Amino acid sequence: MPQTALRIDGEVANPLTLTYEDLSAIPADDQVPDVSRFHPKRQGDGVTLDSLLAKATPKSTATYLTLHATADDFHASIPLAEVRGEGVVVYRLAGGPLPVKNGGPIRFLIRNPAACHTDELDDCANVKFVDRIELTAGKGHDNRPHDDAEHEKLHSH
Ligand SMILES: Nc1nc2c(c(=O)[nH]1)N[C@H]1C(S)=C(S)[C@@H](COP(=O)(O)O)O[C@H]1N2
Ligand SMILES: [Mo]
Repeated sequence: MPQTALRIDGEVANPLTLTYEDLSAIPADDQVPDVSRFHPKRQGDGVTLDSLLAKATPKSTATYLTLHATADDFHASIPLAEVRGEGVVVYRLAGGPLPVKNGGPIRFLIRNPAACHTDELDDCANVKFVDRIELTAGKGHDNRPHDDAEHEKLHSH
């Protein structure tokens, strides 16, 4: 299994890389146990996006949150103001790193996503295998499917 390493950089005062131990050490108030409570088909424990942003400290120029999955070259860029309070970073399952089959070692989740390709904060932005969260001035790299045909093609992989 790949090692957990989540880079947070771009328009931030304090770029950082978080390990599994770093994420586990985040205080209980910012831990989000058992994401199946709000996403019944998804599993694992996470931390709030806000707790990670508090460490990285976005600059005032940051307007988008851009999620990168190098593993399969999938990227989504969503408005920062809207995702604050909604984002969860899932990193653990059954006391160990989140397995790749669950989108691990790091999987992003929006608590209440819109249906695929109906909104910027849609289910397609629930990026799996995230290795980098980049804060950007304006919309960053985004290759989410635009319509049903593209979406079906992606899911047939
Ligand atoms: N890295 C990565 N993340 C991804 C995708 C992908 O192809 N690669 N597909 C997205 C899409 S289009 C959807 S609808 C959801 C599906 O999540 P699920 O596998 O938990 O059902 O993951 C999103 N995250
Ligand atoms: Mo999707």
